[in-house]
Amino acid sequence: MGVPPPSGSWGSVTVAGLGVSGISAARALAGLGAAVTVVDGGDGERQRESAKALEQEGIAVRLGDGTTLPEGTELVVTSPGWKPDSPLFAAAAKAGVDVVGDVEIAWRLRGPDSAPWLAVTGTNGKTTTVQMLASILSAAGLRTAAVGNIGTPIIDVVLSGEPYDVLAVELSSYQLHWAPSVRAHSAAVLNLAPDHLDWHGSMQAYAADKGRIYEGNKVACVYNADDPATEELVRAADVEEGCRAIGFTLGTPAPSQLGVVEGILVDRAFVQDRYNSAQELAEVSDVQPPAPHNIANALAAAALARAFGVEPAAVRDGLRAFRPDAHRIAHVADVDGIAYVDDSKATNTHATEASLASFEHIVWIAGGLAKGATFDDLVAKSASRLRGAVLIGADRALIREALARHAPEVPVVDLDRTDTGAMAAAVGEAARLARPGDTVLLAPACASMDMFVNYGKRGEAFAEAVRDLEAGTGGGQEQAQGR
Ligand code: UMA
Repeated sequence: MGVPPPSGSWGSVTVAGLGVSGISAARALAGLGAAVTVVDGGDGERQRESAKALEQEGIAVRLGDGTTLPEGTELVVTSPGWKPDSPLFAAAAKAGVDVVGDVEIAWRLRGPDSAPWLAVTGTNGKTTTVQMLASILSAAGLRTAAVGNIGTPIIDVVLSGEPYDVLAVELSSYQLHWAPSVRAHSAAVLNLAPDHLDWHGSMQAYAADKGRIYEGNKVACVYNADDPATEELVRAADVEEGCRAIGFTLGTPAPSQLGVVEGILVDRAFVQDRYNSAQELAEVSDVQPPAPHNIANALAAAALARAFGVEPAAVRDGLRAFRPDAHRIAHVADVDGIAYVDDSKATNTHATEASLASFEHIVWIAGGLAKGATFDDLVAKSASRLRGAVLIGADRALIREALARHAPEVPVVDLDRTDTGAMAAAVGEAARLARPGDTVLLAPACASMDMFVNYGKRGEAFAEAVRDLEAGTGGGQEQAQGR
């Protein structure tokens, strides 16, 4: 059952989705001799362009119909974004055809000498952690790459022929759902909070998919000792004999944990005598930015690297060399004594909570696609820091209602526009609400796709609006409705 070995006949494979992972899977499978058809529900300019390129390589593409299973399909390889209840998969189940993801294919295509995987998941921080991990592994002189949900399709790397020593793999809950046989050398779940519930159907289903990352781990299951739900996932996992549970904490570490003591990141897990000694790894100031959630990311990356045998000095050097992504609590500019900070990457309430906790007086720009989230908890916890709020995007009413319930005294501007100038208007409104010493923070708690191509574009629009404000040319306020 399932996917035949690379040397075997692949038969007819349907690839669901003509995005980053679908294109990679289609090319790889066609290269291995499969008869590939790619299907995509969309039929836009982007899909047509990609379709043209694949068709020239002999790969069939069907656009505008993501529900009908092509005749003769023997295996469906799905892109991560496709929901498990998609009609295409119901048709596959009816026809007795397996559905797996591109990560599963990558795993099954590995040769006996393929690089082991150090895998990372979690609601927030996984991209940063994987980048930190890759930086540490490189500092140790290991040949590595940061792959997976971060944007580099893992099939491409596995088939590249490059002699990697180890891969730093970011896995989303979607990818884990479709990758039942992946067995990492070691893996980490950074944190667990409600996200993507519309995709998974429930918090339990979401947690179960995240927990799959620990299945069959060989050396270490790294969990967040400050987030007990992650430790529960370790307990539920079936791992290889001798695999250890390693915690990380922002407090003083117990034996078998990494943690922080007087501004130093220390290891009490991978040391000779963990009951009586600790190994210094790096200073808190070696981590950029040294915000609490980011120290936790650094500890998780360090734990995975140490599980792979990396020396303490390389952990320090790798963390020092690491520079955070744009749009992750990035300071854009100070204008008239007000700081403007871009955390467009905060696409859910959990990330936004960490963001709002990083500043004292905030004018908060939020809104977009809520993905089934509720905002009461977030607003209740952050209300005392809010000078004001400016709401944008499709689901802004949900945040407005939470503000009315838990922070009725906070002034709110509700921006009813989605055109390209909407972010400039939002920044202008925020500037009017802010006082010197405050921070205007773009931390939307929502996905961006109702107004922007992705969170990166949303952050760029914010930064551009701030620069216009600085130059004295920004701040449109048409159609804003104050409360
Ligand atoms: N499509 C359909 N029907 C559907 C769903 C999608 O036809 O029901 C089509 C779309 O029209 C589109 C294609 O499928 O053409 C897109 O597939 P996809 O959404 O799986 O996206 P990819 O371009 O293949 O990118 C995916 C990841 N996207 C998602 O998980 C939504 C990328 O993560 C990842 O970088 C890439 O594979 C390489 O591994 C992005 C992401 O947002 C960054 N991830 C989520 C997150 O981090 O929160 C999980």
